[in-house]
Amino acid sequence: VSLAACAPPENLAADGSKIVVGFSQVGAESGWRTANTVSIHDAALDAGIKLRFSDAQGKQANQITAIRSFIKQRVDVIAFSPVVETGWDEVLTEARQAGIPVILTDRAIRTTSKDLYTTFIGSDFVKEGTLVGEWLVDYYASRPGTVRVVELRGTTGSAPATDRAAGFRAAIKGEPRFQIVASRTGDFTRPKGEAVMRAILKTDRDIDVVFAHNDDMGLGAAKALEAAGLQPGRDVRIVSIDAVRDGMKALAEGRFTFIAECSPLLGPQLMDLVNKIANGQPVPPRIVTQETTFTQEQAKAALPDRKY
Ligand code: GZL
Repeated sequence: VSLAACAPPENLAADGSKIVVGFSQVGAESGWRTANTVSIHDAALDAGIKLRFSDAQGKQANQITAIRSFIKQRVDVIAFSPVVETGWDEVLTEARQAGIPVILTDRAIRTTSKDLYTTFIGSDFVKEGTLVGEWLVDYYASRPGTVRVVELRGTTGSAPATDRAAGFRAAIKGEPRFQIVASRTGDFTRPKGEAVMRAILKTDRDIDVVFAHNDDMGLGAAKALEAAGLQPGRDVRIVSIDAVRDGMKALAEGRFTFIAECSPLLGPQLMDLVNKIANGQPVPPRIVTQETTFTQEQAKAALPDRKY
């Protein structure tokens, strides 16, 4: 069998060369992020697109440096997941002036400038927060009394943290029984979720719900609750967002009570966008990823087939 027969279907640039995409990733803070990175690497390989990948360790300055380096390398397309929403106008203007198209993946930016990016592919984080809030309102409809909620927020200034908080509050707005008794950032990581929950439990153990903006902080909170002699799923209900494997296992075991999915598997759609844009084809300005929600029973059924 000739080698040519084994080569992946090539996505080539107009001049017949391999397309090169520069990708700046937030970091490796959570199971979601790791799965997202794997999806991007695998999809580039499958598409025959050359991937230049940079891990920013959660720092916006590192992402800006990486984007400037991609401009210098004259990549065909730049893609990135902005760690926070603001502070991108200058570097994205430099990319536009260099004639290099930009794709936002996963997280959005706030800007008044037009044309700083060609398209944004990612979840509707407001909806994710709303789905969790609506499920809780329904869950407590038949359970009287005040519902005291601890919120573990994601990275301060990031689109998912801002929007999930807003969506959740919109869902419980008409429910005076629901009280957010503490709201602190755990930066989307398991250790910080545990540390923040431990600190809260030092002064307040009368908690009904922990709303974690992602599974990793929820798992950290579960550890802190158990260390304080409180059983997640019995004494306190943990509701979360992402639906990564460890979160789904906690849900199936009953340590979590509900998860709204946030799919990290953006790689294939991203590489399709890269190929289209590198070949001057039009793409939609906004692509919203499809996702669902899981109860304990649904998690048990879904776990065997989960890809991440
Ligand atoms: C959401 C993504 C968030 C995840 C976290 O699309 O940006 O960042 O919910 C991850 O797990 O760290």
